[in-house]
Amino acid sequence: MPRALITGITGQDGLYLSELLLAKGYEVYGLIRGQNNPKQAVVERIVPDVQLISGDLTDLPSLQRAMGEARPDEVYNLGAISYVAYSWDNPAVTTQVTGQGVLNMLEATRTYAGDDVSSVRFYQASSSEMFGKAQEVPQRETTLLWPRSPYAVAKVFGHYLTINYRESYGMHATCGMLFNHESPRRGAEFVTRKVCMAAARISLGLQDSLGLGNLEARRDWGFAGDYVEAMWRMLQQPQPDNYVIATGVTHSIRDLLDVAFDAVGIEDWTPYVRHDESQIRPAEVDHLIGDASKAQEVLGWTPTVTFEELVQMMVAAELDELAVTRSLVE
Ligand code: NAP
Ligand code: G4F
Repeated sequence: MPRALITGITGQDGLYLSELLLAKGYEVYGLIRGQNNPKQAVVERIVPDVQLISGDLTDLPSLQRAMGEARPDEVYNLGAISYVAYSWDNPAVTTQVTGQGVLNMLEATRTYAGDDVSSVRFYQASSSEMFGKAQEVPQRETTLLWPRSPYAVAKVFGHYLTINYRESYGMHATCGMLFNHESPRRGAEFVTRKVCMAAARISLGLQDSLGLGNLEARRDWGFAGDYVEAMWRMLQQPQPDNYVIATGVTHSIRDLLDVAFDAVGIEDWTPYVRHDESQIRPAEVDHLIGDASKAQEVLGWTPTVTFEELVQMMVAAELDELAVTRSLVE
C-alpha cells in the first residue's frame, strides 16, 4: 500500500486529493496545524480514513517528526497562505509559510529519504500567480515569471527552490504550475465562491447586495477535482518536471457574474453589485490563460468540467446548503 503525506489537508485541494488517493488504495497522512484547528472536524467528516499529524510549515522539527510518522512514498506540499489579497497585509508571515515553508518541507523530505533521495517523490503547489504581469499569452512552463504580490513572490521562491533541490540533490521533486481551480469547497474569500454564495442568497432574499473589486480581471478557471488528478499523475512519472495545468479558456469576473446569477434566474446582476474599493489590490494580475499541452501529452491529462458547469455546480451547492440550513431552522 503506497503512503502519502499531504500538507494543507484542511484546504480545498487537500480534501479532494485525499479522497483521490484513498480511492486508489493509499494510506494517507495529513499535516494539521494549531492546537485546536476548527477544520479538523471537516476533514474527519469528509475523509475519516486520513490520519492526522500535528505540525506547522514554519516548524522544521514538527515536519521531520511528521515524515518519520508517515514514512511517505509521496509528499504533496499543498499547505500555504493562499489568499493573494491577505499577502499584502501580512507579507512576513506569507513569506514564512508559503516561501520558507517549502524549504522546510524539502529539507524534511531530503533528510528523511537519506542516501536514496529520489525514493520519496515530492510535489510542490506552484501557482499561475507567478506569471503575474504575464510576459507571454498563453502562459506555459517556460514563460518568464513576473510575480505581482508577496504571495506570488513566495511561490516563485518555492518553485525555484524545488527545481534547485531536484538539480542539486537528485530529488524526485515536481512543480505543478496550477491555474485557478475552484469547487464548492473553495474558501469563501475567493471571488468564485463569494459570487456563487451571493447569487444564491440574493435569489432567496437573504442578501441585498455584493461588494466586489476589479470586474475586468480574467482568470483561467478549472475544477479542483480535475486538478488533483493532475498532481497525482505528475508524481507517477519516472522523471520529475514542471507542468502547467489549465483549461486554456479565460473569463472575466463579469462573465462569472453572468453565469452565477443566470443559474438562479436573475438576468441582470447590475442592480445587486456595488464597487468595493477595499477589494482593489495594490498590483493586479490582469489576465491569465494557460497552455497545458505538455500535461496533455506527457500525463494524458485534460480538464473535464467547463467554466459554465463549474459555476453552476458551485451555485447549486450553495442552494443545497441554504436549503439544509433553512430546514434545520424551521
Ligand atoms: P487553501 O484552501 O487556502 O488551503 C491552504 C492550506 O494550507 C490549509 O489546509 C491551511 O491550513 C494550510 N496552512 C496554512 N498555513 C499553514 C502552516 N503554517 N502550516 C501548515 N499548513 C498551513 O488552498 P488550496 O486552494 O487548497 O490550494 C492548495 C495549494 O495550491 C496552496 O499552496 C495554494 O497556494 C496552491 N494553489 C492554489 C490554486 C487554486 O486556484 N486553488 C492555484 C495554484 C496554486 P489551515 O486550515 O490550518 O489554515
Ligand atoms: O479569487 P481570487 O482571490 O483569486 P486569485 O487572486 O486569482 O488567486 C487564487 O488563484 C491563484 C492561482 O492563479 C492561487 F495561486 C491563489 O492561491 C488563489 O487560489 O481573485 C481573482 C480575481 C482577482 O483579479 C481579484 O482582484 O478576482 C478579483 N476580484 C474582484 N473582486 C476579487 C474581488 N477577488 C476577491 N477575492 N474578492 C473580491 O471581492
